[in-house]
Amino acid sequence: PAQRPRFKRSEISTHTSKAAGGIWIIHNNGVYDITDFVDVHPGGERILLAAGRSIDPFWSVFTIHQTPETKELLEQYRIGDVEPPRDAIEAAENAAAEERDRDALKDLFKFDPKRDPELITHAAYPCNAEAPARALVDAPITPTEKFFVRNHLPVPDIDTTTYRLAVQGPGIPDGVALSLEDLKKLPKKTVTVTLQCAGNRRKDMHDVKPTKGLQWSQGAISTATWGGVLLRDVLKQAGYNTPPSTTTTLPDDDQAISHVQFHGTEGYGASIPFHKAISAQGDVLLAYEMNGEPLPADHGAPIRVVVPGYVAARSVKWVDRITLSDEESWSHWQRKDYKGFSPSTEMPCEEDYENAKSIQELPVQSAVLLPAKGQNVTLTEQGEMVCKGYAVSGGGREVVRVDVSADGGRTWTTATLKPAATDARPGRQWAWSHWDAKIPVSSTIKGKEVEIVCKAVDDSYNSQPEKMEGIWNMRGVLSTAWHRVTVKVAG
Ligand code: MTE
Ligand code: MO
Repeated sequence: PAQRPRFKRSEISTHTSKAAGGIWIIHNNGVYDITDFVDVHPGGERILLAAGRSIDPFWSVFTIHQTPETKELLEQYRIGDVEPPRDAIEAAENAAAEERDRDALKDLFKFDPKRDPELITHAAYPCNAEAPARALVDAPITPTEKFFVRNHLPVPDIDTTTYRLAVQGPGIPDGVALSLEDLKKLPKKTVTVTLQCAGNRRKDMHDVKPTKGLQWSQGAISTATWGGVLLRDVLKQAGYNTPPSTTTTLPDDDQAISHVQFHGTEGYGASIPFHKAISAQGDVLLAYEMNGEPLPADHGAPIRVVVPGYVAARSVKWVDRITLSDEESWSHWQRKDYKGFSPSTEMPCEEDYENAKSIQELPVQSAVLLPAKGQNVTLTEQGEMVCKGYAVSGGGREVVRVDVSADGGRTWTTATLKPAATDARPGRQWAWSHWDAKIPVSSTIKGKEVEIVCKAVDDSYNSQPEKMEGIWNMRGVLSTAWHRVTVKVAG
């Protein structure tokens, strides 16, 4: 086969603009002239960050590019290959260039805040860190600095004085732009809400059969008391004719609106059904406070959406645009992610994604926080095993029972439930319950390994499946099988 032209890294690095002879990038070992692509790049000018460099480190951040379609598209622009270094000097030059590329990447994260060292970091750029079990146990409200962080992109830099929230769509003919002051003039509302990532407990599913995604243990979940304004009130303020709280049906002209789309400043996006947004019982919040303090950068300052009872992926941080629409958000994370598949769908294709329903309300979930896996457990004087954990369901459904076992699920003890939100109304149980149980065990288990198991039941009598096998999906979402923790009993 004819050899493709080869280019030295030093030459490639000069191709950073049209004027400099075109915009070139490197992917793996290929060289691509993307000059004509820049104007049509869906992500806009951001692609220029990779001009004259390898795009691969950027794709490790902007992971939505890691698809066969993107690679095929890029291949059309290939002009050659990277020339291997000829000697030690060139190799050293290349290494220095790669170092500069990594620095450029870190520069994207210069607005990421300092974080609590106790958070368990699964990925640093962007930050994906779970709450340590010992911060969740006994704490109905998670301390803000221990609240799990799930960022898909760098934390954006937002000037609160010029910040505007655009609200647009049918029913809001002219569209409006609200300042923080405008928003804070609306009635303030606080709601205690548990946010749980769709991938919480993915590791438990992965251990049964490999999945794709961050290997979260049981800490991609946290609870805060959020302060802000109701989305419903904001829509009204923007001119949308909100039905009074006493009506349950929507006005006829709302047929043009079935979804509310949220756009985050840094590029993330998602949507929720309109009925959830507009319902007086939905409690969807635009929050500017978390646990009584101004919302921190990691959790969406100055404004984030909080969608109680829904998967946390819809609680869009750094929200700057709200659009009423007859369609779901076109964001990658609404259409190409956060969907469940059959255990036999090993490689979901475009069509699978189109046909699958977006995850919104979450199923019932529970986990053991104490004792920890592998811990050496001392029994109480009465010969009981002390266990603690959390349980939560979606859609405002209340957890009505948690069963805990210290013999792998043969016999069960009913746990005591402590709901985090004691003032929650029926059908609006938006926060988890902590549970604890003292399981009477036989003294013969001393010195042996035992398996602690927990499972929860919600007020619709939905319960968790026993095994992961039947709910396994390649993305490892909705990992809700009985939580099992093996410990050793002190002798
Ligand atoms: N909003 C924006 N703008 N960007 C994001 O990356 N991640 C979503 C959601 N909202 C995300 C976002 C996901 S998947 C989760 S689980 C939650 O935010 C995490 O919220 P937290 O970081 O406050 O815990
Ligand atoms: Mo998530």
